Order: sequence, then structure tokens, then C-alpha cells
Amino acid sequence: MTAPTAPSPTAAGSGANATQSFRSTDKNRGGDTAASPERVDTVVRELLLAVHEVIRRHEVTYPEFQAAKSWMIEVGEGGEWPLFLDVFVEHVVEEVQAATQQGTKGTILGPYYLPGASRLTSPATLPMRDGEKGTPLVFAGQVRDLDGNPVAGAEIDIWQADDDGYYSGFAPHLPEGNLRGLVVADDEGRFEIHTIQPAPYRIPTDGPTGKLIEAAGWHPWRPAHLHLIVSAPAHRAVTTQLYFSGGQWLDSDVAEAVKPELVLDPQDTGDGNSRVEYDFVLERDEATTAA
Ligand code: MBD
Ligand code: FE
Repeated sequence: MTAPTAPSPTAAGSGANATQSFRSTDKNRGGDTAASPERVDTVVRELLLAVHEVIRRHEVTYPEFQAAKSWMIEVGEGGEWPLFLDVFVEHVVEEVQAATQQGTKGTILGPYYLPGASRLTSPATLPMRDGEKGTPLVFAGQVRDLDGNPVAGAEIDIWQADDDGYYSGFAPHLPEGNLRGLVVADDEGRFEIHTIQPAPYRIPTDGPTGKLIEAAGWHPWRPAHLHLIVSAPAHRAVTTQLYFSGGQWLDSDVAEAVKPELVLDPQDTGDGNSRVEYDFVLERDEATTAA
């Protein structure tokens, strides 16, 4: 069977799915423990002051205020809050966290992670359709610590868009688990993953996030990327993405999540395939190593 040409999955489908998957992920149920009253008072008060300031500075009108309310209601009804917040806000939260993280640069998680991907032993081929479109890619490397020692027991949770820019689990035409895997590295932290190069991702233009982007005259694109969570016992996991040298939108990612250290330059292996090496560096996790 060859991969069908992609019908456009609806914004409603992908947005609503992102909200459902966010809600069903246990680690997101931090609502009552996440912040003290003092923290809520400080952060929310200043957030509101910032909004008030913008309204005064730009003399925002009643019709504009009501349009903003309608739009927010649509974002909620369409299930696009994870999409909107991960595209326009998460990069700053990640920047704050990154100030305390050494080793491989992290970047945003985004709305399309799904826990529970198939466990695969390196060398591994990600689950894909027969005749999956796209340039085959071999992605190999080693997980080490800050001193350069190999890290045993490392796992690479990897997920990516296909050659049409769609993620399994968020586009109804794709088989469950397509291009997602939890790859277990060898005892020396070495891994080799066989996949295809992803295409750039476009925010669905028919949903409220896409409509806002269009109304503002911005573009809706993210450069092609692989998503990864690299973890190992007693080490701090890193959530990151890897991009492709020379790719479109690298300098204007709508989600502002590109970092120069995260750009791969795969080499053509001469037979229509490509290969690249990238090593990950993890910090020891003080929380799990403290005596
Ligand atoms: C994506 O694929 C993505 O990675 C982010 C951060 C936001 C929207 C779509
Ligand atoms: Fe993505």
C-alpha cells in the first residue's frame, strides 16, 4: 500500500485531540499544587496589569474587546488552547527553565507529544506505513554526561510529522503510533534510529489560531523538526527538537523554538537516503542523586 495523499485534517480534529491528550496526561494535573496563593497573586496580577497597559496604550475599543472574547471562546471550543499556548507562549517558559539546565539545549515540548509510544531497541526503525513518503534518514549518536561518560539506560522518546507535515494521533488519516517510538539505547548510550525526514508543520488555517495568524498577517509555519525527550536513570531529562540545515522557516519559526545548537546537517548517502549523527549530553539529576 502506498501512503495516500494527505487530506487536510481539520483544525477541529487536531485541536480537540491536543486538548484531550493534554488533559489525560497525569503530569499536567498539577492545578492545585502548581502555585501558592502568593505566586498566583504576583504573577496573575502583573499579567493583568500588562493587559491593562496594552489596552490603554492602544486605546482598545469595545468592538475589539468583544472580538477578543469571541475568539477566546472559539479557541476553547475548538480545543486549541494547547496549540495556541505552545506556539506563542511556551518558548519563554522554556527559556526561563533553560537558564538552569546544562548539556544539550532544550526547547519546547509542543502540543503533539503522546506518552506510551512503542518501546524499540536500538538500532530501531520507527513505525511507519508501507511506502512512507519522504527522504529516509538514519539518525545516530550517543548519550553522555557532562564529563563525557557514556550514559547507560538512556531512552530516546521521539515523535515527528510525516512528509506532509501531519502528526499521528492528531490527523485522522494516519495510523496510530506512526513515526513515534521510545528507543532504548545500548549500554554505552549509543542509538541508531531509522526514519524519514519530516516536512515543515503548518498551523491549521481553518481554526481560531490560524485565523488570528491570518488576521495579523503573520505566517503559520514551523520549520521541519524531530521532537525528542532524552532521559536516563539519575539524570535530568531533556525535552528538545532537532531541525534541518537549509530548511524553510528556520529563521522565522512561528513558535520561536529554533536554537542554533539544534540544527542537523544530514548527508546524502548517495542512494537517496540521508544520515546524521547527534550526541546528547545530560546533567545528573540532583533530586535523584542527593544522598
Ligand atoms: C508543532 O508541531 C509544534 O512542534 C509546536 C511547538 C506547535 C505546533 C505544532
Ligand atoms: Fe512539532
